[in-house]
Amino acid sequence: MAKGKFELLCLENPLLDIQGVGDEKLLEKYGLKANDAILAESQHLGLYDDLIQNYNAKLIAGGAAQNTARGAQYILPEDSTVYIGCIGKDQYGETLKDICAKAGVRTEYRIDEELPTGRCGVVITGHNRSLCTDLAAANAYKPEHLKQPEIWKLVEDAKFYYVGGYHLTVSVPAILALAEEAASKDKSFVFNLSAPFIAQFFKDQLDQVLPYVDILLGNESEAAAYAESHELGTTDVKEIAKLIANSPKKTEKPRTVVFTQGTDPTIAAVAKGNNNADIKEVHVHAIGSEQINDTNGAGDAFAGGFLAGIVKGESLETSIDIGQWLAKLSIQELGPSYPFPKQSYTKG
Ligand code: 26A
Repeated sequence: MAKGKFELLCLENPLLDIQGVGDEKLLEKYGLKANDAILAESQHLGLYDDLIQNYNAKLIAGGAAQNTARGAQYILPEDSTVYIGCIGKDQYGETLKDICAKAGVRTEYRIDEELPTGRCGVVITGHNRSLCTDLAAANAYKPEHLKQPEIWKLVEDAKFYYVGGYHLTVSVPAILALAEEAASKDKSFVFNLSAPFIAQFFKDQLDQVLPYVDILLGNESEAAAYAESHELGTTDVKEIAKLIANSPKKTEKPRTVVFTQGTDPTIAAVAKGNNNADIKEVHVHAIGSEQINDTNGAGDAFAGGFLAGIVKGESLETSIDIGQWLAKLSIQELGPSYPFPKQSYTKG
């Protein structure tokens, strides 16, 4: 296979996941919901040591879009994916660098001199996962880093941009710099809703970015949070997808919205004008629940497989199916990981 040319450039928050199997007591102690993603506040900061000391937690590479970048590179030819974010000058940062290098992802981190690398506490209970993130250095990403000539050259050379909605809490100007580049040169800008709290509490930031979004990814609870904060007046996932697909856009390219729904079919809406949309449904690759290790990173793996399909020029349905396939592989591993030796895509 010919080498890639770093067609795919991803931006977001590099984190180290501290993942352990927890229980109701642990969730209660820190006021966490079984299946959620939040930003840590002072009362959560004991969680990380608690997980390590009392719940046999493992340290694994995380950060939603970083997981997605590794997932896309798992499928794409060598040298296809670049990942950008901010880490600290510490062992955790070195660990992330090594894991991405092993996965074949080129990283261009901003290294903060003062703050430590960000951490995400992951509490697994059954098939749920509760994510509690202390962004630390990840919150110190600066658009000036992106504008450095050697980094901006990578931006210019890329054809597809992928940004996790989680980055709306960090740097809207950095996101908009990529979005403008995509819009002005007819490239693709792909964005993920990431978590319900983004549409809920970062609505204004999301509304600044959405007009540039060519492909929006999310799950059913993020769709519901978007519908509620934007008063769409419906809870129907297909309707929500259709309305977002048709919401104002900077470029002529019709917007595509893809919502996964756990084991229910994935919904895709492609804007068709007059508030209409082509709706497609794609079934998931079901596996027995005894085969599931944990669901941390399932959505990121979906996005990685999906992006690999889009970068390779596959159809929307095939790209969704590749996403489902990679998610199926990832939930059988510990955390947001992919099996080695590498497996090849088989249609679901
Ligand atoms: C800003 N926040 C809250 C976050 C995250 C995040 N990645 C970026 N920003 N909160 C959790 N994650 C990551 O999501 C992955 C699972 O989808 C975790 O690190 C985890 O690997």
